[in-house]
Amino acid sequence: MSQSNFKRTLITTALPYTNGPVHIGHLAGVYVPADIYARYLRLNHREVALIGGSDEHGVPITLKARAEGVTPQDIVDRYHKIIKDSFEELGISFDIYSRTTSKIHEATASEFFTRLYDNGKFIEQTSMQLYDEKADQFLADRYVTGECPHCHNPKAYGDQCEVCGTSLNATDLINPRSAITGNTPVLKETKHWFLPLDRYEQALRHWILDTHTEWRTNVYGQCKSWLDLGLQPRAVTRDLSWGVPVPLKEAAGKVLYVWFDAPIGYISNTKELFPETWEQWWKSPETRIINFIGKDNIVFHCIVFPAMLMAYGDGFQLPDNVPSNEFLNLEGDKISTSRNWAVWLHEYLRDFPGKQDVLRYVLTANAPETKDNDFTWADFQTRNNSELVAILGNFVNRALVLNRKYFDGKVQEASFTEAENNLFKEVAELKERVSQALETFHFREALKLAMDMARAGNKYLQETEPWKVAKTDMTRTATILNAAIQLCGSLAVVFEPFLPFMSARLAETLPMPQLSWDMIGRFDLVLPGTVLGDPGLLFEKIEDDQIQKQLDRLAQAKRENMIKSWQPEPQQPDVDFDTVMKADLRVGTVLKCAKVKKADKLLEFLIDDGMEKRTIVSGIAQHYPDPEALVGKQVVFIANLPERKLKGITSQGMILSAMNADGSLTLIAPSAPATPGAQVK
Ligand code: B3M
Ligand code: ZN
Repeated sequence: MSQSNFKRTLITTALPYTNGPVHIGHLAGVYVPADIYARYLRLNHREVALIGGSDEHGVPITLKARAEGVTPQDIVDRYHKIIKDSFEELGISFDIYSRTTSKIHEATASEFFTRLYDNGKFIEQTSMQLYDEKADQFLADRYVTGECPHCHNPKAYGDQCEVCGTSLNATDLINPRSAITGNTPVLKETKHWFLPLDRYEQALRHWILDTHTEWRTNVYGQCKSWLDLGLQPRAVTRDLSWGVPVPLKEAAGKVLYVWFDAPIGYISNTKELFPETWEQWWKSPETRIINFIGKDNIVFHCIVFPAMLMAYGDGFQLPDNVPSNEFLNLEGDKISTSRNWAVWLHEYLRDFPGKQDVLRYVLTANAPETKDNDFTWADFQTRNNSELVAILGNFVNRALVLNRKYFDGKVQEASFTEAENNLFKEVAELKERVSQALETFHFREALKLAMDMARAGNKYLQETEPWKVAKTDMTRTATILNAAIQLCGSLAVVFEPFLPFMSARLAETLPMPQLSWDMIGRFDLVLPGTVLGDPGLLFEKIEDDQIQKQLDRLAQAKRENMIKSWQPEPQQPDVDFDTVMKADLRVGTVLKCAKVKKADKLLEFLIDDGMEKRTIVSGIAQHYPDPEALVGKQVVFIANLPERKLKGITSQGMILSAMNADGSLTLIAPSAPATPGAQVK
């Protein structure tokens, strides 16, 4: 449906689990686009609420607490604070950021369950579930790992296989193991309440497949394949101690399944924000609900939660759109909390103070809207240096500096010519296209078009050359710089949703105390006579050493992961004794060692082998950046290998080293000086 039929927009963002901080994948997928959209609507004077909060239940949180020997409450308190503070610092303009451990949420989720229960919307089922006898508890979801029955990934979880993406029941796993004790669980009977999704299948089919063909193809396609498979009843309760207690006498020791209570968090948080009027945000057909989520959450938002709302009735509206992004990878690898393969928002804010907009820019310019995308630090640096600095920053800086140089910073009267009219016309056209892209959730496209506005400014200055005109015609110079300053005003507005910090600085400089989307393209934003401030450089170059620090940190994470997951190679099949004895291993002393030209991996050794000197070429250069340092050291080498030519050098043997868990090499050497040429037996 088109925007204009709605009076207000409720924007929700997936509630991040508080078992760790948020990373760039979360930001690119959900929070940055949602914030851009909310800011855009506000600039258009539409009534909007941006609802966020932490998802503080679920097994990963209890597992983390157990591993650290603290309570789940300690864990959620810690990460809720880190997440909330870092979102705020990044400028995510939540109208509320609450949490699912709040009283109001517990009451709302409980009431939701009770109404469904009272109205006969659940089915009760007794089934056999995995139980850890040693830990004396049932093993739901992530409390159990085992082999995926579909792709045979040996480390699938009880709720999902992260390799093939299939959602699983714990009892589906082959060779299940308790994540608490490592024991093999037994089956034990327990009772749970299920929401029979099959009852809503027809209604969901019609609602999504017929009336929401405009949804992103990834979202629509995933829904269609779920619906085509046929929906099954889903348990909404769990045998766990951490969560919202099931509000039934007979359900002592049971809690609501985290995916039942979490989406209700959107409602609780709206209630907390608007205690009096929350209902009009959820139950009025004049409200448009938009859920921003990552692709792994599609089924819960498009199928399960809508079915819950249908079951509840009472006028609850379904979302009008669920813009879901694909995944952002990092330097070619999947982002992973457990492998510490991520750029954590709170660390970014610490390492790049004042550069919130740069991250927002890069994540939007490279947003995984239609396919998975890759974040690389090299791209981050390039986009900052050659787009933000060289295009946007450069234009604004030139306009302000020239106006200061010729007119002491005072905006001059202008008489616009065709050149200016063309510029404003182009800006007005771009404004329409940016709006169109934002209305339809095409954020990267919108950002590119906004950048085109700055490009148009640079082109205008390049063509009108005020620095040359100033030598002969100050009246014309005044007009050119006036036009450039008006364009700065448009840029302050059009970039506000994307780069709010830059926008605020620029708006203060001009000054433009109130920004409004309809200002874009106007040529009377800054009146003649105004004396402009000096915002300094809006963007600064990011140097190689800052980037290198980040790459070093990632390399360190990679090494730590290799060590954690290292396992010795399985032993080779036996060889007979005589064959082994034929290998002639000897001690040698390194006389010379140098890199082989035009071969990254090769080192050329000259070895004192007690007889003559011998040359050995070895593919270990990457491990020894300072080959000189090896001179004088003793090594062990195989003396009786056939000669080989490598890069034109004849190699007479092989130097032995051990391959360590982190992938590094250690040269094998005698533990005390040995005679060169001595055999190793
Ligand atoms: N906490 C999953 C996630 O962080 C989940 C989202 C809940 S949204 C209601 O990916
Ligand atoms: Zn699998």
